[in-house]
Amino acid sequence: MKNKCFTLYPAIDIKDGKCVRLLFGEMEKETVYNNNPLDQAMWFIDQGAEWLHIVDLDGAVTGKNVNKRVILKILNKLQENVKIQIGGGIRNIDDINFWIENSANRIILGTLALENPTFINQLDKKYFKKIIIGADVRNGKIASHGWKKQSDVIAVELINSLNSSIVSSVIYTDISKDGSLQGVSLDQTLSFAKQIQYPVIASGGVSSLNDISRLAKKFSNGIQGVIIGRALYDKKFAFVDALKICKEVKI
Ligand code: AMZ
Repeated sequence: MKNKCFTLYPAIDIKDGKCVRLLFGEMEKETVYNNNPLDQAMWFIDQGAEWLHIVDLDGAVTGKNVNKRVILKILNKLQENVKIQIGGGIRNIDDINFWIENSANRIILGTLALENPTFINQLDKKYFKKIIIGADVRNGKIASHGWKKQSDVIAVELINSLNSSIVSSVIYTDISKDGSLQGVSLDQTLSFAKQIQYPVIASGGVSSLNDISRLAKKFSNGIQGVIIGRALYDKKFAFVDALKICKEVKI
């Protein structure tokens, strides 16, 4: 089933308890934007955000939920005000259940989907709509473990091997663009979306309102949302204007 409207997901990437942006996902190339991710989350909600995209970057690298406390704080305080998807270091059923029990709306799985697609395919159907796959892609192939490991697995093939009664959508991140404000990879994202049966959330490189508009126009081709990080933090445009473009999409 398709989502009803094109959705804007402001990104809150957490490293060492702080809200950062990385360049091309490299942990060494960080800019700290807010020492308090909860404040950042509240700011996005004040601006009208309906969703938050939260990633535990240390978690993605280590495979453990390193920034659990601060993410829990956001969930406890804001779950009534916003929907939240969480990823980074979620690698087993206990982690998944923990976040669902703490009111996360969606769980993002990247490394686990690559290393153990059977695990995903055997999940109980009660997880449908809760699980989304993070396809972090370099040259069409999946990267994992905080993007420190590069596989030879073709992203489209991995996604098409997954059970469609478990997976509800897929985040397509172009690593070569992430955090760089270079503009989105529209052609690659579109080609990816056309080859899979799930709605795609585009991620990486958004730098202008025009980028958002170009993606949003492909709603009927399966691109149904966008994750925006650095452009929002650097105030390349106003959050409300970005939101307006998303809401204007004709379905
Ligand atoms: O920027 C990075 N180095 C990075 C990042 N943003 N590494 C992983 N991630 C995100 C993925 C996905 O949302 O885009 O973490 C999630 C996947 O984590 P895991 O632990 O399931 O592979």
